[in-house]
Amino acid sequence: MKLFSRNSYLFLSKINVMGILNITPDSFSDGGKYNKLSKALMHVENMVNSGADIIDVGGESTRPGANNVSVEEELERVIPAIELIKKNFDVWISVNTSKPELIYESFKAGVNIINDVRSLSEHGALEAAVFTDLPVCIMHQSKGLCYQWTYKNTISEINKYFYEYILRYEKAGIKKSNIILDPGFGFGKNSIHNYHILANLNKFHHFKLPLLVGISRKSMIGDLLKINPSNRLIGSITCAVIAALQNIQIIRVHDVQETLEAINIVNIIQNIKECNL
Ligand code: 9MG
Repeated sequence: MKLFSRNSYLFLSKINVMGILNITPDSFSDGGKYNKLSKALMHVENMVNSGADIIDVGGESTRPGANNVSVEEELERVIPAIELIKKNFDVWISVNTSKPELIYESFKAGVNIINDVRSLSEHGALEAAVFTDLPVCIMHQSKGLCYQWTYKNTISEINKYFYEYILRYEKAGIKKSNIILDPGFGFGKNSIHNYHILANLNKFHHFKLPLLVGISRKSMIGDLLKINPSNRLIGSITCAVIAALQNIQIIRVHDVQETLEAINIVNIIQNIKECNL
């Protein structure tokens, strides 16, 4: 299976690593605009050299309670970074945004994937995504980012959401081969829900669509281990290994090299299992 975008593709028979590039006021934050961009580019170079397949560029924090960012501000943060990555590296780029204006402009700037944690629900976003004909993500989140999520069965609720959104996307004109599914770790779910989802990722493969997961440094790790985000590497790698063992296709991470070291070992184990040695 392959995921096509523009004139290239990703193999979906392996796990593709999506490295995170946040362009928010607190990232790369000493010095002026140019200094910030050149530091961001150094970070991208690091991730690409470590083996990242995709760079996920975002100018808006998706954390619950984060401030809203205007269209102009988000464009100013994200588009120059996308243009510089395109110019300097041969790597896929995803744009992490919910705004139609950002979808159109980042398409013009050359992105390969639209990664919207709100599943194209903002006014005009679905039409913008159809126009681009790029791969797009359906990410599950419960309405209103509610921590008191009281689903009877987490996995069937997420499956129901996927069914509904696949229909909605296809009706709007998005090809099924352009759809990626994501259970949305941490989005309106508590830690128990998140670990339940992590333990059951292979229950989303029946759609025969690529599965993307983002667990890196999230509070499900911090809540359990009582550690802050910068100390969550081991927890993040452990979750990545558990996801990799269930044959996911894309993993969104902060620590590309460390994640790939772990995933390479998972790959060996999965390939050697069937060998007659
Ligand atoms: C932007 N962003 C933050 N967390 C994410 C997740 O879990 N999945 C996707 N697709 N995007 C995310």
